[in-house]
Amino acid sequence: MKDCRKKWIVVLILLLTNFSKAGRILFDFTKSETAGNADWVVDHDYPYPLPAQPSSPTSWDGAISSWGYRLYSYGHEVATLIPSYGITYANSSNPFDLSNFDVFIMVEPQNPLSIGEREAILNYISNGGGFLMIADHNSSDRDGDGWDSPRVLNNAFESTLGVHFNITGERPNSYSGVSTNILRDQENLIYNGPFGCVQSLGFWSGTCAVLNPGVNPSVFGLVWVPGAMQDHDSVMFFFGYFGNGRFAGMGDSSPCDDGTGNPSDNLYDNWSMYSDSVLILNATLWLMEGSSKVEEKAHKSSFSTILKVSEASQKSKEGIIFYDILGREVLPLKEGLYFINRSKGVIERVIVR
Ligand SMILES: [Ca+2]
Ligand SMILES: [Ca+2]
Ligand SMILES: [Ca+2]
Repeated sequence: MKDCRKKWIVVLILLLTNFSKAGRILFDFTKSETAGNADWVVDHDYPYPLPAQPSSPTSWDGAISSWGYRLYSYGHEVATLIPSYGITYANSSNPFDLSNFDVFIMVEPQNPLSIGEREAILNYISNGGGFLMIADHNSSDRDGDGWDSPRVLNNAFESTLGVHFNITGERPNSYSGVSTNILRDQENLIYNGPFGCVQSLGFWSGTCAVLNPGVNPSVFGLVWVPGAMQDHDSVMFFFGYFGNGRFAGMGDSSPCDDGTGNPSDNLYDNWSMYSDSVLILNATLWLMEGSSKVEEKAHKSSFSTILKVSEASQKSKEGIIFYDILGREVLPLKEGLYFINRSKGVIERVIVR
């Protein structure tokens, strides 16, 4: 009995240790990221990809599933933000509020952000969040609303983060090629990070960024097009700080593409080309290492209570209401992922199995 208890304590400590290192990563899907020939989602089940325990990069079926799977395999949690939750910050009634996540990622947003969404993201970063913004080449308006991702991101963030993506008449705005023109700083955890050292970056029709240190003195280039000076122009990959948080990004969505996703899209496995996945994964983890304040908060909410069906049914009889992801009350309870509303508006995730 005593041995058994000891064993449980060890298991619990291991679990807690594991949780304390885990991050939560939220991929945006509120801006038509699958429009046209794009499939920039981890999976086509939302907000949590299914199966809950994938066994390979193709267990999830979006074109950026390999990215999600690598994060998952390192113990991190991956979720997709759908329009019914929306982009908010410090809104405790939204279980997918940015304050619950370590990193927020937008891959080729197709529609402009509202003022409220822009403010939410900037507040999130300045309070310690990590933001990864990825654009595509000039004139890549996939859903015909007059907005391509360079314009969407410029409109939202250029005046605060100090990053401008090249658009019509600005060169290079549709670069294809491989660059080894990299800031080779061994101390830089995006260049030389947990997933390895970045040797080269491939672009397939991507735009480049111009950095404006007059707007934000804490924005830096990491990769430039071949032959460019390592300064503020022709930047393929950049990183920076804003308030207590961090951001990074690049002007091409193609490096994220793992070649498998919606069968009606033409996808290519660029993820495993050059150092593209190394760079993207290192950057994701670097963004995760932002303010400890946000991390602590996020980790608390990364816990899911796990209940047996009988235990959940008992709680339900005692008056606790179980909601599904669309906010509908669920009765009778069966296996699945639910949310319960604890006192003081704290929403808790519950897995019933
Ligand atoms: Ca668009
Ligand atoms: Ca591209
Ligand atoms: Ca895939």
